[in-house]
Amino acid sequence: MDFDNDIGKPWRWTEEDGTVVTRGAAWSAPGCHPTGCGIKTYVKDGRLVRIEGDENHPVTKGRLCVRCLTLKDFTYHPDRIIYPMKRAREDRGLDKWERCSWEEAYGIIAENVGRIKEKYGAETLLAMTGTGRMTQMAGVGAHRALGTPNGCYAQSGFACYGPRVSITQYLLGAPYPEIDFAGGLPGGYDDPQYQVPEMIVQWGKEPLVSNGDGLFGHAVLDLVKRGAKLMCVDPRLTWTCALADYHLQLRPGTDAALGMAMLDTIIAEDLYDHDFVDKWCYGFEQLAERVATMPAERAADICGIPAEEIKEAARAYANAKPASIAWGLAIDQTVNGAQAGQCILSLIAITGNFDVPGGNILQDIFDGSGDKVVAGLGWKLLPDELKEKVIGLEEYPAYVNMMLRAHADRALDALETDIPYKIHGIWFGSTNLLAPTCSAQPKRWYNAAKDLDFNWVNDIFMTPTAMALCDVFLPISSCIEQDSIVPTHYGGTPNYYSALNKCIEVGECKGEFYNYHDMGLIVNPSAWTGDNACTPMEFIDDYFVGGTGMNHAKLREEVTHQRVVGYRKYETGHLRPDGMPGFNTMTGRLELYSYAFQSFGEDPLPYYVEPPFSPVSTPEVAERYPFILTTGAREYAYFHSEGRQIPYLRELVPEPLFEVNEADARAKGIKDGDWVRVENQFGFCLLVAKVTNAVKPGLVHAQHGWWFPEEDGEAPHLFGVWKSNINSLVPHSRNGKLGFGAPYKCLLCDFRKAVPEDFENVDVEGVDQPGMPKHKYDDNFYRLDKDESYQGASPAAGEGE
Ligand SMILES: Nc1nc2c(c(=O)[nH]1)N[C@H]1C(S)=C(S)[C@@H](COP(=O)(O)OP(=O)(O)OC[C@H]3O[C@@H](n4cnc5c(=O)[nH]c(N)nc54)[C@H](O)[C@@H]3O)O[C@H]1N2
Ligand SMILES: Nc1nc2c(c(=O)[nH]1)N[C@H]1C(S)=C(S)[C@@H](COP(=O)(O)OP(=O)(O)OC[C@H]3O[C@@H](n4cnc5c(=O)[nH]c(N)nc54)[C@H](O)[C@@H]3O)O[C@H]1N2
Ligand SMILES: [Mo]
Repeated sequence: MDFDNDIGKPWRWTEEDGTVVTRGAAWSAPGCHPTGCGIKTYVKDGRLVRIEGDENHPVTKGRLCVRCLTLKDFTYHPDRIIYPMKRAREDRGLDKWERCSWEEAYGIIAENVGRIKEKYGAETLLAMTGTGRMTQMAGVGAHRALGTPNGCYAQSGFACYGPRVSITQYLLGAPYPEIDFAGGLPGGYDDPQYQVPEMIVQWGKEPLVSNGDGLFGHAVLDLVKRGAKLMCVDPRLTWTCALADYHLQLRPGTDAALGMAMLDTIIAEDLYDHDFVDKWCYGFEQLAERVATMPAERAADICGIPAEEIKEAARAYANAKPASIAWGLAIDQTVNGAQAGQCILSLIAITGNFDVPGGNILQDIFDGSGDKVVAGLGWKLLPDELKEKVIGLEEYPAYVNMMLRAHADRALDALETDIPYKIHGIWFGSTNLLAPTCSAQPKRWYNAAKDLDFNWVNDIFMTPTAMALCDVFLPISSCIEQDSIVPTHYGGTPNYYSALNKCIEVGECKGEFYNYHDMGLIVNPSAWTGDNACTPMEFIDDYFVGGTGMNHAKLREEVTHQRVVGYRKYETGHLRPDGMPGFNTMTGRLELYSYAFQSFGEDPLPYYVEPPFSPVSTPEVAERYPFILTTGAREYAYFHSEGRQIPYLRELVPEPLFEVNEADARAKGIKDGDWVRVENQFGFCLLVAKVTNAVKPGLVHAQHGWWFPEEDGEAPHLFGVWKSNINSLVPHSRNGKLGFGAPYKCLLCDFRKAVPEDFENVDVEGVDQPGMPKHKYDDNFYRLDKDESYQGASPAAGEGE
């Protein structure tokens, strides 16, 4: 068949040699933030032959990441677990897994979960998840499949996306606003409704590598080719930063200071949009007064960027019409991220860039996409007395009420102390918790979870987490082995929806939602029978596109369905349930001064606090650990702890890298490729030096996610999970005041060339990282703007406590 004309191409056809080609989209598994890239899957005689990018996809146009291109190696990897397995509780840590049937696996789960629920209550079960793979959409997993209120995204301080989403909800009454890259418009960048932004700001986000949160990274480059200027706020020199017109190379964790100074410049120089501010914003005067305490000269000291550079950047952003800001993970991974986010939202607001073509777009609450009540679907089925038992609710209502999950740090506390109650079992659904991913202080999690009554896991490969902790292993399908749906942006502000189409079967693997359904039927039947009865496909339709008039059957025919979002919805009443113009907040305006923050005891205005460990806040710690450590910047080959067993991916990045500046490496006698021992007051790990000028002297960057599938899997070695575990250096319970944020991207450390003995100590079972005492946020502890005697942010100025 000849498909030179792409429009109207069917979703599936058979080529002359019998190869069946299916168009669809990718999501999990393997991991991917839902960008919904178009794929073509070639299958011959029931076997996957190859994956190609679908050139007909209206946005991704055939471009595809390396993890999709190697999907065949993932699919048929000899180590992949393709049948359910069980193991006796006393054999945890030993490779004594036995194949069993789904029926038997579910039987074991039903028996144990039933016993725990009856004896101790459903809340004593935790359902742990990692990032936005299909399963993480899943309050559903915890609430509906299991019937516990304690779903838990296990990263300390929910330091990924949660802060961004919540801040936006509290200040604007809307989901997190992504940059408008015309993803929903049929004409794309040339659509008459669209305007190419004059500037794009990547703030603590590197979408070309990460495609984070559904922002297709190549779109930024497309727009740059069409004239958009690029600004990067990033302490490292990435490929995109090198391309940028403005690169603000700030000290990690100082984003709020930079944001305040940019606001101050824009306000002081009268570069803001008076009309938008007058009509739609609340609290401008108070904001102006607050940010005046952080002039560029002061921020310059804090951030390590010349004041004039900050002012120039502020002017350039304010004068670009339209302009948009993509803010990323680095904002979440500080304790001051709520305020940094508040600054970024304020920047977008006072320059009039909200919901304009080429600016930052908001969700239309009347287009049906909001009806699916993303996390609420399972939540509303829980009895009230269970909802009140979520761990962390009392201490952190701003977190728990918004995310509808247990607070991650308090969950570890509960495991360690039995307060507020004893936990009896954990379901690990899409998190390799012990790897340096979601856990801060992984050995503490390990010790706290290894003796629980019953743990089980859904995954694709045998991971350190499954090997160490679980009694049942449920094998999960990849994205080409199941019918499902991918909404970009987790459905928050989806530009388009696409169909995941089942092309092959592998072993007895089961799609994530199919497992929720089948497991839910036996362990939480009331949520799946009677009025709540549904088929797995109805469940998927309802969950992802309920209310929009879409479903998988229709999507499959269209392959990708774009959604036109109207602009300036504060004028049209499409942001408020009452249909009135304005924003869905208490004042009806976009709150630059936040009453919601105030109601949680948080400052209604942005402020700057030092990272909990920095040369300024803890000069005595910095004397011992003088290097500033940022971690986990994404790279192309891997998604978190995945992919280390895929040969092509491992060839790209064979070892856990530690980026160190040439001068620092030279001073310590370290050469490119040397193993180094990296250490701070919380722990240590071993990484391989990458000597590079991408980091400035004094700054180092460590990869996260490392374990070694080729090594011995049994405890205590657990595939070498302790060796290069950078999260051993990340403290527990150092969160922002609302409970959000943790300093994954702004810590202190020191390092030296590794010696052979360093490799001998890494597996010692039961040795905890030096712990942190339970930390209660102290309002006055780190705040610089409360200090009247401010002289400049050098350690000599005496800021440290
Ligand atoms: N130091 C440091 N640590 C970090 C970060 C950092 O920047 N620095 N980033 C953090 C961030 S933002 C996040 S979100 C976390 C991510 O942390 P996690 O999401 O917990 O990442 P993984 O450890 O890769 O665990 C995912 C597991 O799920 C499996 N999996 C993949 N797809 C599916 C699926 O569809 N279903 C099921 N059931 N399983 C699946 C994978 O095989 C893997 O074993 O890591 C955090 N950790
Ligand atoms: N290939 C791949 N893609 C992924 C993932 C993956 O593991 N692999 N993970 C997914 C997940 S869960 C997430 S949350 C997203 C995250 O994706 P992004 O939001 O893009 O975040 P990162 O790549 O962690 O960091 C972005 C940039 O922030 C910089 N940075 C470090 N510290 C600071 C700081 O203090 N301030 C500022 N302004 N910048 C800083 C880093 O140098 C880096 O270049 O990626 C998703 N996509
Ligand atoms: Mo994340």
